[in-house]
Amino acid sequence: MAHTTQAVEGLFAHAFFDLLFEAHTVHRHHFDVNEIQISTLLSIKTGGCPEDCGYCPQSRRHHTSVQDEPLLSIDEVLAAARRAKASGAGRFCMGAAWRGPKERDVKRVAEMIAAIRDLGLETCATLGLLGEGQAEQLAEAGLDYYNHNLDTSPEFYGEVIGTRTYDDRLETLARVRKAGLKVCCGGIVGMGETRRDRAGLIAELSALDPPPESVPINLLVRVPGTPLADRPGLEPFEFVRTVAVARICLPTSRVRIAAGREGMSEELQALCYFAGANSVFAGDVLLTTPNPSVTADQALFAKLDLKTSSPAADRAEQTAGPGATHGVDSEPRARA
Ligand code: SAM
Ligand code: DTB
Ligand code: SF4
Repeated sequence: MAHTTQAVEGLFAHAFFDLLFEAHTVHRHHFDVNEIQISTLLSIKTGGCPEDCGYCPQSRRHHTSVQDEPLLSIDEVLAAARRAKASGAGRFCMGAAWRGPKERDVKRVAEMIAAIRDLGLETCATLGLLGEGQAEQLAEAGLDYYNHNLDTSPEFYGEVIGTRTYDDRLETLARVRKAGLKVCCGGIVGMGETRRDRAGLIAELSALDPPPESVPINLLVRVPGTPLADRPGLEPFEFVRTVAVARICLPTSRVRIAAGREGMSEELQALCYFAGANSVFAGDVLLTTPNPSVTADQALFAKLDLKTSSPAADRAEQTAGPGATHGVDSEPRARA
């Protein structure tokens, strides 16, 4: 359901424990709160990107320590997917530092998608802006999710990115939907935006119809050499509030703590999971920056009694449809 920025800002202003209670109640109503979904990321084409996203270490306009690499081979990608599966991931996400893929790139990524699917993993790709017909080609190869973030509010967007517009992003999201793919769409906080901008992002996400199935909330990783490297860090409880507000406004979406977990204490992460986050990226690296080790994550999930969701269970939930498990008036989901 669409929320106005003002209404979302109102939620942010609730007393911290009221907000947490409200978010956890919504979470409990729609999901098994003791379950977490795990995705693994692989950068299939690193660095040298022509775009100017101020946060990104892979833009060729910024001087970072990222080494440019060409598109990986299908064998390299499959080896990484097998390792991800062995470490407990249910979804394998491939990221490419492109403004958007060329036709030959789509063909190569389509081959990767088909092979990964055969391993029994869900697939996700984030390749930038998609042109006419490209989302359909990816869907035909068996892609489950396409990740494309709105990143921030429409008002703050221009301060961070100049080479593509908010409307360009909305157009790609519409193409992804039209092709029948599931949408993974979120943003980044901690870039120096105001609380109103964070509310504006969540309002935009909640206005997507239907809302994204998956919502990554990235805490800016401040990479030396990027224009945003010196921004002050976000106050940790404000991050928890952002997760809680996202959970309330996007009750049926998986909310993922994406970038920025490295550097968060176990206690802070636990608060985020209580507030409604139920997905993470696992693996020692995200695309180019560090992430907590799989061992550390597994130890934390064990301490919090969080069990990982299987792709099969997720698929069953989605085919059951909104009336079955996601309706506002439905009973809490049966526990596995
Ligand atoms: N090039 C494609 C695109 O921009 O759509 C796909 C890859 S891009 C790296 C995917 C997302 O990563 C971005 O939309 C942004 O939200 C996130 N991201 C990039 N750098 C980040 C950083 N330093 N901290 C947090 N999130 C970041
Ligand atoms: C998303 O929202 N976050 C991921 C994924 N989608 C592709 C990327 C995070 C990148 C963090 C910076 C890096 O590792 O280069
Ligand atoms: Fe390129 Fe994506 Fe990084 Fe922007 S976020 S510079 S489009 S890789």
